[in-house]
Amino acid sequence: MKKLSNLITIVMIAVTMLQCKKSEATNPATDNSAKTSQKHSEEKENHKHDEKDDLKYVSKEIKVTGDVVTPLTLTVDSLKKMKVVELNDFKIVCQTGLTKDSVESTKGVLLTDILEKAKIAQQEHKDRNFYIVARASDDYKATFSWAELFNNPTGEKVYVLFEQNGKPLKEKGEMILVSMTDTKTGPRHVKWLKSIEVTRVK
Ligand SMILES: Nc1nc2c(c(=O)[nH]1)N[C@H]1C(S)=C(S)[C@@H](COP(=O)(O)O)O[C@H]1N2
Ligand SMILES: [Mo]
Repeated sequence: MKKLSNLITIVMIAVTMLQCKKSEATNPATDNSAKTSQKHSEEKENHKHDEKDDLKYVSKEIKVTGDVVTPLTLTVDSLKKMKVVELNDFKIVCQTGLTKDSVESTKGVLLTDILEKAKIAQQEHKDRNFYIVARASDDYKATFSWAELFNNPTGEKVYVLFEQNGKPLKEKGEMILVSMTDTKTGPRHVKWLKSIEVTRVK
């Protein structure tokens, strides 16, 4: 009887060990590295920009649309009439870790000031679940949540820029959105910004 129970224990240990091996083979952490490096090389490819294409994407207006009380159409001139902030020493770092640009000085307006002007259509105190998409004319986009902008330090450093090193933005713009406190600033750096879309979560 003791022998039989010993045998059962040994068989159970063996089965458990086999299962561990199997899950290791399909563990996403092991085969992810290949995917990540593939992604990185794809991203490098995506960074190849034709200068002519850049000018084709230039947008002269930003539409503020969606769940807002007052939809807006903004231009560099209308941004200049708002509260303009000058910012210094800012780097655009790609998801890959590559520094794409170093900006000495730039001027812009807080995204929260723009959204306060358009007024998000909050119906009552707890109506706070909105997401805000900053979209470019090449359909590149960055997404923010209401809480991230209005109830978090991140929102104090999200700007729509219109000037760089004393000159108006041209090839990249005329307006760019940046989220300066992001770990990597490249992903939510939106060139050729053409709309800011507010949507209530359904
Ligand atoms: N409209 C638009 N904005 C964009 C991109 C893009 O393809 N289109 N690329 C992003 C990426 S991946 C990075 S790292 C930064 C800087 O990229 P750049 O050096 O190609 O300008 O811009 C971001 N903003
Ligand atoms: Mo990037």
